[in-house]
Amino acid sequence: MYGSDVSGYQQEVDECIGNGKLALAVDVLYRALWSNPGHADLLRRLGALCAKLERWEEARSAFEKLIENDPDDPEITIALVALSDKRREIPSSPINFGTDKYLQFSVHRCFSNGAVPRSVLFEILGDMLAEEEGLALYGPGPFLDALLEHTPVLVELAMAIVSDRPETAPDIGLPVTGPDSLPAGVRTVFLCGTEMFDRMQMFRRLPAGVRVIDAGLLAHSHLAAQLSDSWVPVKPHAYPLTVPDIDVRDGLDVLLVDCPARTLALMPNGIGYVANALAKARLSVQILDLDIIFYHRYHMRRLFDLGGVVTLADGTELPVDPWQPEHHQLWSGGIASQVLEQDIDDAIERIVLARPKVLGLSVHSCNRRLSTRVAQAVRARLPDIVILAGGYSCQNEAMEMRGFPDADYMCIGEADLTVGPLCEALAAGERPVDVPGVMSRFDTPGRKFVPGPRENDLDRLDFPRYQWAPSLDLYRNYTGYQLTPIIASRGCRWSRCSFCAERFYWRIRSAGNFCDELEWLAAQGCDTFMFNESDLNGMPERLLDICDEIIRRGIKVTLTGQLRIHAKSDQAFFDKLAQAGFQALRFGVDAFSDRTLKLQAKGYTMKTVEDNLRACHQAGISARVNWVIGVPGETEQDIDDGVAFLGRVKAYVAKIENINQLGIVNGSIYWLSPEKHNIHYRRPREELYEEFPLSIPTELWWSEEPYIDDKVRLARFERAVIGVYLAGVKVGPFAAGVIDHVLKSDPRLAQASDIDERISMLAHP
Ligand code: B12
Ligand SMILES: C[S@@+](CC[C@H](N)C(=O)[O-])C[C@H]1O[C@@H](n2cnc3c(N)ncnc32)[C@H](O)[C@@H]1O
Ligand code: SF4
Repeated sequence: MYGSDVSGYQQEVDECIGNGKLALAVDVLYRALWSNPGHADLLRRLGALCAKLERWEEARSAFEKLIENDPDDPEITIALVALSDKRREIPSSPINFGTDKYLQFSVHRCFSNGAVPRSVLFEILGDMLAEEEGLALYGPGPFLDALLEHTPVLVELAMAIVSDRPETAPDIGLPVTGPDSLPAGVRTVFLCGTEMFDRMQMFRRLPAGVRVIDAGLLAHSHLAAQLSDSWVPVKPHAYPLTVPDIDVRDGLDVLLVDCPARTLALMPNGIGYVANALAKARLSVQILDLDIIFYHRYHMRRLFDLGGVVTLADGTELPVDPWQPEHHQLWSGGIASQVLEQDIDDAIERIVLARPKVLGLSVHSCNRRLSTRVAQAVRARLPDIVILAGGYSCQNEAMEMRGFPDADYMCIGEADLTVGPLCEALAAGERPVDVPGVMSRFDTPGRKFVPGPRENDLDRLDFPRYQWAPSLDLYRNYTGYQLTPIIASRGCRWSRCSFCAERFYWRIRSAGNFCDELEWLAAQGCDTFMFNESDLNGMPERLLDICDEIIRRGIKVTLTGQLRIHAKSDQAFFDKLAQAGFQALRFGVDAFSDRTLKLQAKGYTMKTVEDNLRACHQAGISARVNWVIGVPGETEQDIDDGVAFLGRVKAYVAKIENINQLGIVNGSIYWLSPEKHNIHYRRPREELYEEFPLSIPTELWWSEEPYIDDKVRLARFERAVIGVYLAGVKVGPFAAGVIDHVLKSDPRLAQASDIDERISMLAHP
């Protein structure tokens, strides 16, 4: 951008550093060096910044370039000595950071793209390795077998095979050792494998003093010129990152597992609370967050092995990050088995070998299939194991155990006070029955469920510290971005909206207790937070107390959350929220005419909606809204009124985040008393509730006065979606997906050659 004008870049670097964005500063320096190769001051800054960020190989390479020009520079010599025992990357396959101008040699691609026959690759690699003294080969498996087949002499030259499970390694005539007990004399370890994630994990298990190499060596061989297709472009990313191994300890009372996919690589907040409850019990417990491990494995594979895109066997290209919330249906639809097949089998194997007494699974709609597969596979081999379920799919007693029928026991809703005593009993071999807050297949038939004790004073619950993670950096996404979930309140104080299932008993923490957690997380490096709750302003005064306390303590953070439209939310209210760090708020406005607001029992009027949105916008906070379409009693006019309103206030509305057709969901007022709302089912209600315990498929119900069935709902929904689109209201990724779908699915529109033509057809039908 600035070409050879280094000062422009330097200023940008200073700004990034001033804002604490060190990784971004590194990117700017790389850009500057692109136009000014070898510039000493840029290299010096790059080396220092990379060292600070523990990007050792990059720091080393910057300092080495400097020392080439001035071999006697004492400062650089000292910096290089300080780096000599630091390691983070495999030197033969260093991971590139920075802009997409950078290329990465992909061992996986080299061995799979056929540019050079595999036999030749193995032969050349074998020849290179035969030159090494004190060599050990890490990782028995097909790669090692092929290597030895093409260079059998390595069996004589190598000193050992390194294996994570030496007891299961095949005997090929070489001693087998674990990575932490290399025989004396081993100087170099070769990593047998093509996937970057696996090699990085192996690399980390080895002691610091040993030299580690991998098939990235081929990039430096005489084959290099023929391997141009093995280089993949690398966009900015967060790797390498320390990701835990899937190790399960022996002798566990409880193993608590979270299967993918939890949205956005978030910290599993609920599991954090369960872990705290279990820590108080006299039990041996391990938390295994498979979601985050698989998240990073997936993205490392995508970035370094597959060139940035993951394609399914049927040719479907997956979105860049399937963990984004708008892709939740990919997971409920079962993509996990397609993209994580081998990884899941490995995890199941580890669990089975460790034989925990209780396997706890946190289940929600996006991981139910995978959790089922894990539960069934583990039980098939460990018939005595107790499967305990909890989590989002186990919130509702009316669903009984249908949210996860493979469970032996299920904690219904919040488990902070129930899970500890339950697991103590289970680990002692007891099979308690009819426990309050818990359902089980051992319960007395016909038992009437009794809710369990629930903590009324949330301050009494320790906040999650995610102690199983090597650091909270584990919960960064593949670009390094981190959104931290935090909870001030639980439940919903209003709890009256007719469509909603989030009508749980409401409580909120004190400002001091909440800020203790916020401060602790900020000290771990978290700076962007999302309130994981339904009704953040259930008690507006308390939210203001929280904001005051954040301001008083000087906690510098960015905050976002969802809250109700509220008559008490005036300009001063939003100004205070902005001062505390709120940058975006999502309002479940959900209806955009006074009539539909009443039908939905939202408890406010359009005047308050407009006042809230304006005040929020004027406070400098991005205001986002949701819309639910198709509630019983709604008319065509309500849709037009909604579109007109949103068009009129579009200056205040940053975007429509969600736009949904009404679903009849278990736990909502519509579900509980459909007859009072003119809702009719196409099959007997009991039969439907049994077959669809979560929500009723749209084609199986309609409402009267006026008549609205699935077709009417869909038509209204599409009209509203296209209406707001044409009115120039911005939309979030969820709503954008819907608009895209509507535009593509209308055969008339599909024939239009471009989007502008489609819009004009819609505007002038
Ligand atoms: C914040 C929130 C979100 C956030 C963050 C989600 C996240 N991954 O953390 C966002 C906006 C991203 C989101 C997205 C979605 N959400 Co949401 N979300 C919520 C909300 C409002 C709060 C959740 C929360 O943090 N609760 C507080 C913590 C402490 O509770 P908890 O995690 O449930 O944990 C407790 C218990 O469940 C239990 N527990 C948890 N795990 C385990 C494990 C064991 C073994 C045991 C014994 C107990 C146990 O003990 C914990 C401590 O008491 C709830 C509604 C609500 N008020 O609860 C809906 C809710 C969880 N979401 C729901 C849904 C449907 C979704 C989406 C699928 C929506 C969509 N269409 O896109 C997506 C995808 C979810 C996903 N893959 O993660 C449903 C879940 C229904 C289901 N059967 O899965 C809920 C219940 C809302 C509803 N409609 O009823 N959501
Ligand atoms: C539960 S609310 C939380 C928002 C906040 N409590 C409020 O009312 O402003 C989250 C959003 O999920 C959507 N939603 C919840 N239940 C739904 C249902 N049964 N059908 C369609 N959308 C639903 C609504 O758009 C709602 O605003
Ligand atoms: S829509 Fe929001 S306010 Fe209404 S009941 Fe649900 S969570 Fe509460």
